[in-house]
Amino acid sequence: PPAPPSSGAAPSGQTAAMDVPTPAQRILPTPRSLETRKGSLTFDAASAVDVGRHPRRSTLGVADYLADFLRTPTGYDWPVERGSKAPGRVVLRTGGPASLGTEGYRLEVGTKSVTIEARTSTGLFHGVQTLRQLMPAAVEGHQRAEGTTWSIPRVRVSDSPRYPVRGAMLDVARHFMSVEEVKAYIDAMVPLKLNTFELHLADDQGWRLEIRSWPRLATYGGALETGGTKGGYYTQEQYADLVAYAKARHITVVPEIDLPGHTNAALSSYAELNCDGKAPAPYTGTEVGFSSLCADKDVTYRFLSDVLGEVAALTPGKYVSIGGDEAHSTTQADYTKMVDAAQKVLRQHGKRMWGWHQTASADPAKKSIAAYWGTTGSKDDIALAQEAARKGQRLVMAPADHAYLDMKYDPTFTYGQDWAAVVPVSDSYAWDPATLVAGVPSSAVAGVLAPVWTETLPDITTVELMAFPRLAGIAQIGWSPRRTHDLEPYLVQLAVQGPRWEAAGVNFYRSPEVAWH
Ligand code: TNX
Repeated sequence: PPAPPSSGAAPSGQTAAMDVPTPAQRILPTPRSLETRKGSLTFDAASAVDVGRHPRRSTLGVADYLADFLRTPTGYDWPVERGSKAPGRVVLRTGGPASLGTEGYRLEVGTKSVTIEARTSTGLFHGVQTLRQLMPAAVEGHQRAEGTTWSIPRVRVSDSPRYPVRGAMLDVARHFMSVEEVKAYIDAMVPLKLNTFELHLADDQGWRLEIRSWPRLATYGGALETGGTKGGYYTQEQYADLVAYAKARHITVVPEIDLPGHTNAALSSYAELNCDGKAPAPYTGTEVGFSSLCADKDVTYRFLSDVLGEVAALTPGKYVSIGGDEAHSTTQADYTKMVDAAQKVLRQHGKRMWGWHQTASADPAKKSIAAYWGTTGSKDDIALAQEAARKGQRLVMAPADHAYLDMKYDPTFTYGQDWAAVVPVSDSYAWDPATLVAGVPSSAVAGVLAPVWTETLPDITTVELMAFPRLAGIAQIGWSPRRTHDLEPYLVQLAVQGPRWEAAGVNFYRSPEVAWH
């Protein structure tokens, strides 16, 4: 066939002579240490995953994940073997120094095998993500990539995270996202070594989780979404499946039931929850701060006990979020009373409270989480963050003017909001959790969180457009040593991810700040 006509210019996203990215450019988040050597290792049809003679069950889980992941694009069998001698094998091994901690790993690419060593299956899983990033972009595809040479450069990596909590948050209340959509988002989190996924399950515009003791929350309160379009909710079976899906990818789900504000969906579903006994209409706008549970009614506490009890029972992780933000229609005394009641229910179920930093104004238990979403210079928020640290809460940093993925990339961007800031890729990367809030000791900082609020985002495609590439930068801030923080190489790391997101089917914004591959 004749060659296709040339338009003169290279198609967008392609440069004429593309350099092969170095290992340092390929691995994102940046590892603690990386040495490169000469040469490479090539996988072929004989390659296998080796779990050693006496593997732990959790190691087998990682091996199966890796083999499953590799089978489709390579077309090879990738048998999981106990004591393999196959050339081009991937060895998963439990061990390594204590300094690797609960999430660290070591990865070494030899001439005949790759060895990933860790003290936990989570560490092995993260090592597998690094291996994945060393492979050609076609490994991300959902079909066989005929003709690809499956080579990886010879490197030695020793790696562990800076912070224990590295999270993303997705608001499925303002716009409902199906189980399949949420799974796609989880899949996109995985290579970034994120380990926490907060699901914002209830807000004024919708209630998204079946609660068996209060069925109208989901069936009525979940019917709509922002803009008045059809909403939806997860049955408890569907939700449990999502939690298990995340868990298999070493991600802990933190369910969020926002209260006492952000509760119009609940208030409209059950008249008795309202102080005046009258159910308001469903709300499909984008205002915040107008709704509140009723502190003076016994039914409120029965509601908290029933709802949070069911949510806790569906939660294998330590934390359940009660939100606690923007309760502008609740007095401080009533707020404290209801947040404390919610916390007590969680404690009875063996869970710790997670909430936004406003929860510091109540009586939060030590080691509960306060997610800080203040913007630079906001005095009230800073004071609350300091109060949180004083009371022994751990702070997870989600500064709205850096880490809110629903902020526009530029002033004319079609999607998103700009109340906190317009946040180009470089700004989303320009902060340090340890020094973000003066007067909060770095010992109180547990990690980072990147929320996506979905008032303006109707589906997962637009969510991904806002999240990628910026989520990668938040993940890197949470994982990589402070000394590696540097904008220029980071932008190159992002450029290298472009073809990988494309192959994986993850939508992303081709920010002009990045020279995309
Ligand atoms: C503030 S952040 C909110 C959300 C909105 C978001 C929009 C926070 C804890 N509350 O209710 O969706 O701004 O960016």
